[in-house]
Amino acid sequence: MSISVERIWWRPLDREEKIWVTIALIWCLGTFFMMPVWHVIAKQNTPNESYKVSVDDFEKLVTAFNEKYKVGMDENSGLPIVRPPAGSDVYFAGTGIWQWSSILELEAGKEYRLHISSIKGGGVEAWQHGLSIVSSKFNANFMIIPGYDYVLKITPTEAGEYGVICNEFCGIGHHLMAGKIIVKG
Ligand SMILES: [Cu+2]
Repeated sequence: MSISVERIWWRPLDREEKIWVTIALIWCLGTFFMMPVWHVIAKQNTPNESYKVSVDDFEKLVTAFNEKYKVGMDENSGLPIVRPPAGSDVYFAGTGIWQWSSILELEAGKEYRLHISSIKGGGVEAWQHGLSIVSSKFNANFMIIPGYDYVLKITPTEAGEYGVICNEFCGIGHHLMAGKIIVKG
């Protein structure tokens, strides 16, 4: 007994298959060319300014920044409330004990250079975090990588309180990383 295997497994395309393949191809090319077009017109690109910085040096910058501009203490979180002058460099970090380094108080309509990184801040370890600024109107997510200072130029447009959470799983205290940014009108 012998089993004959058909050697030509494919068949010439029939009309329907040709139509579907053509539609799929056009769709592929359309989305492919939208990538560079979107890059230019959508204004959604994340900033690309970043520097190498040691974890200890960034912690010194954060500590000095907090001490210089501290205006109060938040009772719930125990974090300092820090109000930097408009247009200034702001140093903000996720810490080794799963907290944010401060509660920032910013002014609407003013631009700030927000430096974000990760520090030990309690001496445990500088983890990788994610900075997520929570709003119903926009979606802002940025990686926080130990050893890098990532600079975001931000201009808050509306007064209010914005939740700040960590969106990168960073260890046992990840779920505790809930802070806020206060924007004054
Ligand atoms: Cu986290």
